[in-house]
Amino acid sequence: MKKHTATEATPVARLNTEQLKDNIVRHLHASLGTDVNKASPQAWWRATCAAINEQVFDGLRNTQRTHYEKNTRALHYFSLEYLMGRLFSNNLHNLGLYDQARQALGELGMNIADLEDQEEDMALGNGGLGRLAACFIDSLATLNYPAIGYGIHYEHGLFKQSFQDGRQIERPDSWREYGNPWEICRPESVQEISVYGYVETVYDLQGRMKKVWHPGRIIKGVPWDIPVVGYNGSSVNVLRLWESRASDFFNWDVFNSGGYIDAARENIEAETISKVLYPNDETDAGKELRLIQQYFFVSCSLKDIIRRYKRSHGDDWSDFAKQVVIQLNDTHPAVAIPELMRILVDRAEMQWDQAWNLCQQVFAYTNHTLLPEALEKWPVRLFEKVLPRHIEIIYEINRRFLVEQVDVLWPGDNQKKRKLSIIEEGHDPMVRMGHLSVVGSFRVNGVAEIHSTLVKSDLFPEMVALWPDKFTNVTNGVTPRRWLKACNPRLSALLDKQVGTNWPTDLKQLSKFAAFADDPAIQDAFMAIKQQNKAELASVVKKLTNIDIDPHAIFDIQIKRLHEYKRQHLNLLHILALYRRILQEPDYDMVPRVFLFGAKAAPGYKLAKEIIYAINKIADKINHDKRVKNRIKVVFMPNYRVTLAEKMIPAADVSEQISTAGKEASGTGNMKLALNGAVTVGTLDGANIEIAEEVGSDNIAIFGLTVDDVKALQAKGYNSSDYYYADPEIKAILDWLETDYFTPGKPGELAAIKRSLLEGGDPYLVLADFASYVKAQEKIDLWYRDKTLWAKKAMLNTASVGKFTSDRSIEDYVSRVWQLQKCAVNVK
Ligand code: OAK
Repeated sequence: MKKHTATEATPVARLNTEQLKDNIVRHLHASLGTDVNKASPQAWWRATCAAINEQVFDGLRNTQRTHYEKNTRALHYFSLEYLMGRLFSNNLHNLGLYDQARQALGELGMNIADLEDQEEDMALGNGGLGRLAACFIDSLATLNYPAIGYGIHYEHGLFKQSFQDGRQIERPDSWREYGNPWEICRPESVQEISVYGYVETVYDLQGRMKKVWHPGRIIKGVPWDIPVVGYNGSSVNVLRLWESRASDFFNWDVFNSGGYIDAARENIEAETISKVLYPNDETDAGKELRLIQQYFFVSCSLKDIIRRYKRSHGDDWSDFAKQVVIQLNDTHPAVAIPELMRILVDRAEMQWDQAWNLCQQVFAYTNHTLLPEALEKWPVRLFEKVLPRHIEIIYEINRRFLVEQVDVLWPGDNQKKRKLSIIEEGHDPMVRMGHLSVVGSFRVNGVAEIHSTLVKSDLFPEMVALWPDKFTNVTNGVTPRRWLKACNPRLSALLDKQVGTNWPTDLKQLSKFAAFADDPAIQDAFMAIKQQNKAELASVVKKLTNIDIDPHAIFDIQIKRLHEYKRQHLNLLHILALYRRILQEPDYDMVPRVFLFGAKAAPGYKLAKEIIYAINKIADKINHDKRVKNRIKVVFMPNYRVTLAEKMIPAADVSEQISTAGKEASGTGNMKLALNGAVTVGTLDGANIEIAEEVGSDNIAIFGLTVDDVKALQAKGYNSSDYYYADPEIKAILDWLETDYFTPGKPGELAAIKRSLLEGGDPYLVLADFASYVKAQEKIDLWYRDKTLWAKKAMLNTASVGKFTSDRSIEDYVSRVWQLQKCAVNVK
């Protein structure tokens, strides 16, 4: 028998097709109360989920028992967002049961793809940061690291998007209206947390001062556990999401004093906390409810961690920092720092220095953006109202920081103090959550090399002077299980054949595929797969938009949140340039191209919504213009989400990664698209730089200003109208937007874009990068004409991006930040 090493888990027993069939039918009967003859697809899906869960729960029990017995150090990932998507095929793949399930369902007369479509996306996140969290928990389980994700069990995830006359309409997302088969409610682990009220200063018999917080409201947190199945099904970790409820205890008082209506109102207010995900991506909402959301989940999670710790250590805190490390996913959970201080100082009666020492050993902070509008700040007055004790603690953290650190390095330098203070002064003083996160953490990281450099040089240079070793980089990654194996089964099968089957957990294996980049037979196989994936996407497009697209055209894809810095409007200007060339030169020679967009705009982000509207209006005009002769098609896919990404990414020829240099922290869509054989058109920004290093300059179309160019141009004074007057093509296109050409009878409807680029000063340098972008696109057109050349470039993209697995990111976090040990799970 093969022996297993310490870090290698015992493999799980796999079910065969017959067993799976029996289990599914048994659940149709026993769990769903129906029969094979009359079960709806929804019932089939649920019965199959229940059958899968039998395996999942075995793994979960084994994992939890093993971690408990071995008393492992664990990572606690704190994130307001987890963009999980669907779990059905993911869990089957990770359990190694996908093929058996497909066959079992087939033999029962069901198509697995139809069942997959019964599942709503679990869209508890906005974009990059939330999807990264989902990839990370997949990798943590796969690599057998003890870890738990903590977050909020939102009743409504990210809104559903549709278009009405080209404009974005938002509808609520009720993802668990009929229940969610993947989650387990754990009433035995409910927590209670406090908000509002006031702080009293009291003195004990020895004359020692104590602070007593008299809360104004108590709220109950109910945990829902979602098992996270590692690939090969060895470790099954947990994502624990808190749902808010009114506290029974508190309402009973109100009720008894005759306040029935007040009690009901307080119930509603308590339940509002976990009602809805804020739909802003990289803008600070600054709302009271958002602060309460942050505190609610952080406080529930810390209490949960401490309860577990005390089970084995009692009141002895000396091992706490050995057992617990907490990663703050951006500053959103940073209120965990004063909360842990409150628990240690006020409740456990620990000395401040000792408590602070512990805090600084437990927390680590990841920064995910440099955009000023995303850097969280909370008005001090809001803190005073909602968390009156925490604001006192923050003041004390700040006082000591300024006296013991800042004033020691820069004695008497008040300007430095003002800049570094956790409290921003002014008529409405603010708590700077980034500063608090850096001061309270033992490590701070950015998410790509360039971004981590900019975090140090542009965001926190003085903090680096104070703590040079605190700062590090961990370049993002994506899970190849979801983003290649599950979403692109054809390419996966080819890779299995050419490089072996280990690539899902050892993505560098893909480099062996480079040896076939010049092999005509493999090139044909690769391109045939891309063609099939494109044909499949074409039918999805037809179904969702009624637009016909030609699978032989270049599929040029930009999928990400809509934001000016991501420059969907630069892409649009290029489309307009091509359209204009066609109108001016009817035989204009270009490879037919389909431009596909997927993006949600934050509901309050006016210009982002105008850009969506403009793309839709221009799409409508171009798609119906006979003179275009199908050389250009433009499609805006409604309701872009994880599930749609899984259909678009395998079909992409070209990946648009065109942010202004210095603005996109990393990007992860760029990695998914390259992995699936798309050629990137991109700026030297975020992880594009590292992708370019890996794939080589022949296999990527880099354009535009670099970070240094951007800084130099802005220092010199950028004047966008110079480009408008100097480049007749730019001028013609922008002027076109002001006419009623795309919005008949309504001139000026698309003028917002022109205004932002001229009067608005073009803050993201769209016009400065336009000419070089057009050139890069011409290069793509040229490359694509040579089928062999293109196949080689596309294949080399797949072969070269092994670095960007989230498994590598996790190993980097483990060695640079978390210091965890792998833990093989014993199967009982
Ligand atoms: C969202 C809200 C606030 C701050 C940052 C974000 C966010 O999603 N940032 C994105 O994080 C991704 C994961 O690290 C990066 O790949 C993106 O570049 C970054 O914009």
